[in-house]
Amino acid sequence: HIADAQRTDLMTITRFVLNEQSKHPESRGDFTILLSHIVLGCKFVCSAVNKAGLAKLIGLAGETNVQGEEQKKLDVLSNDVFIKALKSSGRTSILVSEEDEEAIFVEPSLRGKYCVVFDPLDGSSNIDCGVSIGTIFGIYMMQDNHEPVIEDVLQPGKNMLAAGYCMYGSSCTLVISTGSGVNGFTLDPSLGEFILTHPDIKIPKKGKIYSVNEGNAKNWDGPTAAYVEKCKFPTDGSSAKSLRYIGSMVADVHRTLLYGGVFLYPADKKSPSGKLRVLYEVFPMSFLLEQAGGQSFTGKERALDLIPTKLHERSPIFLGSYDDIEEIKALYAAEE
Ligand code: AHM
Ligand code: MG
Repeated sequence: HIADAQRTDLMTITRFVLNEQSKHPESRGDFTILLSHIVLGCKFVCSAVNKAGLAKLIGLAGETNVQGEEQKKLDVLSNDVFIKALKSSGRTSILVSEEDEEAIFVEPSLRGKYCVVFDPLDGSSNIDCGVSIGTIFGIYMMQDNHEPVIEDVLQPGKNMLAAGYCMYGSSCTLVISTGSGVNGFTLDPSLGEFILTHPDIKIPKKGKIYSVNEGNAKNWDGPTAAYVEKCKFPTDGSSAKSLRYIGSMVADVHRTLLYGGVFLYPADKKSPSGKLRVLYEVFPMSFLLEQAGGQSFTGKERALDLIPTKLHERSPIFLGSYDDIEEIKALYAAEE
């Protein structure tokens, strides 16, 4: 029976990455090792997030434990976990985390050829009410064996080697691209393994959902306002789009990838560069969207072409189904 055969052919993320890597014999397993350390970080954070609602009872994040030590908040804990996991992989040189002002240069004895940019726990305003949150990451490779410098990570998103996110939701889902399509894995808690559940994700060419914080509408620019108006009151005979907005980028982007439509965090008069960070929010998500057949646009250019000039730079972002983003691009082009 085919369905049974599929059910028992558990494609784990490790086996999957090993397969991919066999196409690049020169990488000698380094990428697989780096990725297995990222996966470990995700599993650890997943288990901490699952217990977060019990924190007050059992003394987890933000509480004082039995030894009288102040327990770490979940976002701080997640950051520490990822930094330790990445350093101990022995495959990284520079780490950039949303939680740390400065880049972390790995000590020489643990250095490797990759640089990782990440947001260890994005959407933290959603933690206390149990709504989905996630980890976002992007991976660059150093070009040669030079002493690591900040320019190694201030690179356009199109230079990323891989990108992904892990969503801590009703299930724990890891979505990743190494530059040849997008694949999604779900953590089987009883096995402790990520199993391929969403092979070769392709975003629908056009979607029926728009996702934006509409509370900022009074400060939007013309094209953003015109686009959202069009979603609600289409004039071309198409039906109006539904609005879905969680306020957790990982969850909003995950839904957009699977169901299609657009996610936008545009510029507004109060924040002319939008809110989301280029290196570890905009780039990884744009990388995934393009790999899934969608597009990502800043209001000026293809998001992955941006050249960041500082670590925590922000950019407006419009990402989603190919045809929907074409419409947004046309509105911005008409304004020029
Ligand atoms: P954070 O890094 O402080 O958690 O903020 C990022 C989050 C994203 O997950 C989400 O897309 C966005 O902020 C929501 O912002 P807003 O509350 O302004 O709609
Ligand atoms: Mg964030």
